[in-house]
Amino acid sequence: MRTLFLACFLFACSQSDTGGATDSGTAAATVAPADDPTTDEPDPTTTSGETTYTVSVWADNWSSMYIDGTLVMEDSVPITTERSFNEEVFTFTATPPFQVAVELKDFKETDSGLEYIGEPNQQMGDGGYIAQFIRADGSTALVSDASWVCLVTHQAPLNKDCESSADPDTDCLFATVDTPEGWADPDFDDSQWAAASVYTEAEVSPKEGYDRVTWDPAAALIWGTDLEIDNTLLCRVGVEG
Ligand SMILES: [Ca+2]
Ligand SMILES: [Ca+2]
Repeated sequence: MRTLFLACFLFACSQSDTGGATDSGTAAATVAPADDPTTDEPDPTTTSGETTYTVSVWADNWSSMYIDGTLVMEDSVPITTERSFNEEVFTFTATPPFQVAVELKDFKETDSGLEYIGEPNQQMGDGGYIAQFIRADGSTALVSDASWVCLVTHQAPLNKDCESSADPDTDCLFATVDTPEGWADPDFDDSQWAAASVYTEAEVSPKEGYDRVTWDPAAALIWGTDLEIDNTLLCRVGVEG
């Protein structure tokens, strides 16, 4: 019941609020119901605790986000686009506490984990992700940091020395973990997931789109323990009331 109520607000808000932000993309908007023009008004926190958040994310190379199990954002640039780096800015309304869950993907051409296979620049790609949730009054509700917990579901290559192989699909080893049922739901047990690793800008060298967002200084670039071989991650964090 609560999820359905939340979804209604999410779709309405994602459709109504595309102005002002750069490159605002959201899959939710494509299935949005008829909009209520009143949602274009500034949306202050109400007595119920309902709050509108402006979320900025940047991913190398792709991300999606769920709030209490409902998809609210999917990267507008397909991961198969070469050099898929872009920020996404979107809004949603919810009443804390709620659960944030994101899927993060570094581009890989095959299960070898490599990109530009057969070309002079054949290499292991690397990842990186940053996010912030800002309330309507300008205060920060959530940033990406080591308090997020993650499960890596695709790792490759496990043997990094295959990077220069002429046949990486044969020589590179990989490991996968099935995506757990209900992984984005509020009641999912993530107690065995690992804390996100924090990286510096120098380590990630964030590219296009990163500089178009004014990041809260507390917002950290995160990923798994290895920027190169951790290719797909699921991460979760709660927002308290
Ligand atoms: Ca990689
Ligand atoms: Ca990459």
